[in-house]
Amino acid sequence: MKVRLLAAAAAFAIVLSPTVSIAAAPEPDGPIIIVQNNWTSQLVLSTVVGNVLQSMGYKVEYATHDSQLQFKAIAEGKAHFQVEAWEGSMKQAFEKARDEHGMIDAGTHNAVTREEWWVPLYVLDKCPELPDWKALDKCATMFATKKTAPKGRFVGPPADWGKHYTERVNALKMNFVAINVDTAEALWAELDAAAANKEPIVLFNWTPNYIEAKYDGLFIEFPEPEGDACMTDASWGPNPDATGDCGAPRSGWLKKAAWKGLAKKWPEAWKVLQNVNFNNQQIASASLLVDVEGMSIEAAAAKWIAENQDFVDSWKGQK
Ligand code: TMO
Repeated sequence: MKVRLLAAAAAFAIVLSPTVSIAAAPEPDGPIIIVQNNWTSQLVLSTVVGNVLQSMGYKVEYATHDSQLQFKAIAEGKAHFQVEAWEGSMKQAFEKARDEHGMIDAGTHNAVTREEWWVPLYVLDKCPELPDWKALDKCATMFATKKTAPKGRFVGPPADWGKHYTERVNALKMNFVAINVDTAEALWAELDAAAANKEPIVLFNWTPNYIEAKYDGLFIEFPEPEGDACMTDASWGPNPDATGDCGAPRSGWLKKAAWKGLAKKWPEAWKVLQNVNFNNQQIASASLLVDVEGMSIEAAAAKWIAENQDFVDSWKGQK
């Protein structure tokens, strides 16, 4: 095994870094621990990056982490990197770990992201002034369930993607109750069931995601946050007495996060992580392979790599 690892690392050095001596190449000893979360594109794309590192001779392991707690775990070296950190749901946790615990911001993807309340397009037949949040609020009873009536139900995400929807409902004085589901699959089951009967539903959704290939729909337009003011300054926004009276950013970032020791311990892996840069289509297609085509995470990762081979190869050996 050791010999194979060395051979792979040496071959890698010869092909990609002709000026670096072979003696400088072997660094694997590990494993490199890659964070995984509970939504499909993250599972597929973290596996894609893991496979690339394995092809370079690294030993890779995956560890499941809560999407809020993961950044501190990365800062402490309990895991070594994360490839999909989303601004809408993770900005505060990401920045706190970076600023207070030394987690490394490993760069921003080209992808532009959004995580927000969302309605399938047919809901506009019954509530035509959507997607404005005030229009949604006027239509609230249409979204009521036995449990929430006469208020509407917002089908909220698994709690680790953000627990603040009750706070938002209260801050905006909306006639809604936020009820979180436990898994992404439960979100899609709610959507499929509602859509089959064209029943009104408003649920958490995000982009890039496979959903846009399956259902037309719209994100609800909430007051757009400006910096951190909505979360820190009560006077900002429609409710002068409350923080949290805003939506998520409409054009959010997508970042990578790394343990501060990564660059020194595994410099070639660190180069790869820095070079990893997904666009919207690449992320949506990763989730589509699993959520629509029914592939396993591993099979989807292999297919994704095959379909993007030159792109994946371009991550190695530069920077
Ligand atoms: C955290 N997520 C991308 C599923 O909104």
